[in-house]
Amino acid sequence: MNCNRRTFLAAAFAAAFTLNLPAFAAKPLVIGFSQVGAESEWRTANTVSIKDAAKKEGITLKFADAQQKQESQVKAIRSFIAQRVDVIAFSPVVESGWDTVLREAKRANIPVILTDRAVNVSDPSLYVSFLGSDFVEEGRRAGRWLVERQKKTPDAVLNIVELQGTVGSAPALDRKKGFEEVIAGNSKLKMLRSQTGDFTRAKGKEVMEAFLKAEGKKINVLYAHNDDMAIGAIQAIEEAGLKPGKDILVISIDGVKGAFEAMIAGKLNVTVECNPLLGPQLMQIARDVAAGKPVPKRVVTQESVFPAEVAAKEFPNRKY
Ligand code: GYE
Repeated sequence: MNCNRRTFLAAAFAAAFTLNLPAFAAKPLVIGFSQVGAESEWRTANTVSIKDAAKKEGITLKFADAQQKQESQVKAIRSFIAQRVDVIAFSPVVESGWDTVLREAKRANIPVILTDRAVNVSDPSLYVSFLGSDFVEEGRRAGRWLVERQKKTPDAVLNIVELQGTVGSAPALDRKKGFEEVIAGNSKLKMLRSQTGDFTRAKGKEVMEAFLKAEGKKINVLYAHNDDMAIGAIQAIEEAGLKPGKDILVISIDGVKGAFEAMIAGKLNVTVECNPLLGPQLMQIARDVAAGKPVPKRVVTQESVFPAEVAAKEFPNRKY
């Protein structure tokens, strides 16, 4: 841009500000967001939070649902690049395989914000910020609850089955890791079986049925990487003539309303909170990035643990 043109534009902007001309009003920020899918209550709440926050902030949100497919997310990100959005945000379904498309975004000078789930990339400058929970810690919290619970029956060995989240996803890898870390070396806690239920109720139920068929009454504990799989599994346990929450202790993660209802009904023993309400923070980071302000590389959400004993009291306060 030559000097004259720049002076002209500066003058025009100044005039627009003083006269408040609509033609020069600030353009709304455009964010392209690629969501994992709609696999769980958590995800639904996350989507609502992001859409509501964008609306409230006057931000234009281009929203794409990937139905839990990485190829769809890559396509969505490429289309956001082609549309020249201001900021790209996404919740990566799995951790690996993002280098190429993120390099394309970087070359196009479009900042990328990760929400909820992490990526595994060789160059950390491929994203500007990662907003989400500490999944390893969530796994540890689930494990610690069980270690404490086992102390109530000091002589008993508790056999555990695990329903993992989506294969290769950050929460599945990390929740497994954190839990294992805490129960490692504890001779009273034994992992019998571990398999993916893809974070859905239907798969949670299906895999729990298979676990019950193979192990029957040997199973003392179910650790599910999310509430939806636990809720599906609870149904399988009941259909097998057993009492979830009593015959089989049920531990899960997320803290959605469905989990509180299950706890109040005595069918779920504890849920480790994972907060999906990331919309407002995401919009703030996107605004700051677009304005050239420095943003934190990592923002960890604050969460707690809710055992069944506090479920009825906490239920009215739950927002998702
Ligand atoms: O726990 C699960 C969802 O990535 C934290 O994805 C999220 C997980 C959440 O499907 O319910």
